[in-house]
Amino acid sequence: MGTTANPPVLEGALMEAPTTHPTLRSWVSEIAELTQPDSIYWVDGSEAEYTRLTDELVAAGTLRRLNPELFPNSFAAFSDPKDVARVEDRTFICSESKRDAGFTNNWMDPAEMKAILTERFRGSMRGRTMYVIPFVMGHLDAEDPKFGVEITDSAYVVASMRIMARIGTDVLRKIEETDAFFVPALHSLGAPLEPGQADVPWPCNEEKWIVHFPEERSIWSYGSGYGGNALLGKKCYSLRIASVMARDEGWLAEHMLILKLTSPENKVYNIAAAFPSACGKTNLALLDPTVEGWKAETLGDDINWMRFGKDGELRGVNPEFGLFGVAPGTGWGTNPNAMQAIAKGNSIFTNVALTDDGGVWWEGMTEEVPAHLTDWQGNDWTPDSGRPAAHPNSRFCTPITQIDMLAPEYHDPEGVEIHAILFGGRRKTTIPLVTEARDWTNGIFMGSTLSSETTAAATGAVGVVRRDPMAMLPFIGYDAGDYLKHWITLSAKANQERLPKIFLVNWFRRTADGGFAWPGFGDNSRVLKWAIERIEGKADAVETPIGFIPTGDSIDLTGLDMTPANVEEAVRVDPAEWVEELKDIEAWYDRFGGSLPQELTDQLAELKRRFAEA
Ligand code: GTP
Ligand code: SPV
Ligand code: MN
Repeated sequence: MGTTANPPVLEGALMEAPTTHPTLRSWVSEIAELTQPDSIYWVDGSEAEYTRLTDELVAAGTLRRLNPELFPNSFAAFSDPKDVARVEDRTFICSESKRDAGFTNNWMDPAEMKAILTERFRGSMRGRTMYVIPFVMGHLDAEDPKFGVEITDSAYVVASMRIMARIGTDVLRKIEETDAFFVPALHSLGAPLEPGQADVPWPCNEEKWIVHFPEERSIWSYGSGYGGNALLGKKCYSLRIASVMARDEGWLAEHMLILKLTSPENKVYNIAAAFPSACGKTNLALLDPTVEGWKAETLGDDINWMRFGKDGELRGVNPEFGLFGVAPGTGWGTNPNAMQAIAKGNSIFTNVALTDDGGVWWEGMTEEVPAHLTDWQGNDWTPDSGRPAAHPNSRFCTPITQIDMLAPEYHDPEGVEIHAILFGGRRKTTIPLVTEARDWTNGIFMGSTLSSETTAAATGAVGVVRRDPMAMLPFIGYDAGDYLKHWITLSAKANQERLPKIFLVNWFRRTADGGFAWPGFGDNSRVLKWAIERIEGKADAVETPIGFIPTGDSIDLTGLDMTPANVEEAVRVDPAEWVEELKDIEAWYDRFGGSLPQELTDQLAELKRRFAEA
């Protein structure tokens, strides 16, 4: 607590605080004193509260209510055009030592950073309500529940957090009863209102700071109201802070979907897959298999917390409660299961286009393009406008329980055994449709050298190839070499017989004529079938220097207009392309300085030797 007293209204609100938890009371009081909101509101997570908040957001012009006959209880929000995606250049890991943040993160000394941020947050909530959101990532009845409390001055963030995480009074009670640690997650739009000043629909600040203090496990986010910058339970907690917890506690916090597959013989295989942002996780998580006899069920679409179970098996659990999915490209043709979940309503759409009958639309939603729309910036739009109607990073925020294909195990705090891990990226060339790793360490090598073209999920250039280890480049909360070492040392303790098989996939390879070499989406089930048949020792493969690739006729093409020769083209390992690729991997590994594990340097040397001998 500082020395300045709170204004009387805040003192009153604190007296009425629905908790006796001393750390929480004193943190809320300290932040109220610093940020000077008009009032404090403790979020209970109820339906009535959600209705009240969304009504207020509609009145304020932040949300537009959609036509309830098309999308019941659903809303559209339109952000400031300068606040549309994660801001990686404004994201910091402020560990005590610079070395611990590693070369993949921005770093500043924690004390220096706090001095800067304290000035930004001073008075930043004036004229606004300060909301206190108790939340838990994962299950409330997990063995060691991971709690957080987000303080925010954005009601849009409160409404979105209610979809994305388990929040409210039940969580607060459990924090109190167990006297649990919670991650203090502070968020402000950085847009205080002076007396009489009118608000704007999407307040934010030109200057943005997304800051993590890994040792004290706290988050300070300033200036943005969008997605992973502001819904602090997601990337900030469940990946950046959780990866540090996981390092210290012996588990893994990963940017992965989890999919349950049941074979025609009724055998269950759970697959985890790490693809960079906007590279197909939500789509694969909601897979509609085109291959006969296989059933797919969703467990998670973005985050997977994994630990080794008592029999040495790897188990994964999805800590989230909702989907925050890329809208463009999600359509009745490509992803009917997502569309069906969205159509049930109870969703918040951000930066999509509006149809004239009060619905939403985005590129790829329907084959037929509407003749007239209001685009995400509020302008009239027609198909010949020459610009996208929805922002490329526009999103739907929808409760995960609305997915018809949700696996019942989603509700199990123990999660599921993971039988296979896929690493994948968006590469036009070089990387085959699918490659099976030679063994576990070789699979970690594949993950550590994963590469992908950048997408609109983060600000900056789109389409530039960059290395993205385990699809975690923007999310590793500590030194990247230490992170890879953690993967290796942790799995040394596992039951080696039960380690998942690892595969590298690329749905985005192009043919000479520029088209996709593989149809993707529901047909990715054919690649998964091959992967599982490899686990079962049934499918054929060809050994190459990089690993095992399918033979042309080992992928089930029944009902597809493709030939084994097309498969061979999609999985081809081109030595000339690999000369360049190896150079790039070598340059990537050089950037780790001394912290790259020896096992991976050895893997690269062996790969080079295999190409030399090929
Ligand atoms: P984040 O939520 O940002 O982490 O993204 P994500 O990895 O969940 O990506 P998502 O499934 O939302 O897909 C992003 C884009 O890739 C969408 O426009 C999809 O249409 C497209 N996409 C997904 N799967 C495939 C595929 O198999 N083939 C092709 N060609 N495109 C795909
Ligand atoms: C991603 O960028 O990987 C996302 C969206 O899942 S956000 O929540 O904005 O990080
Ligand atoms: Mn993601």
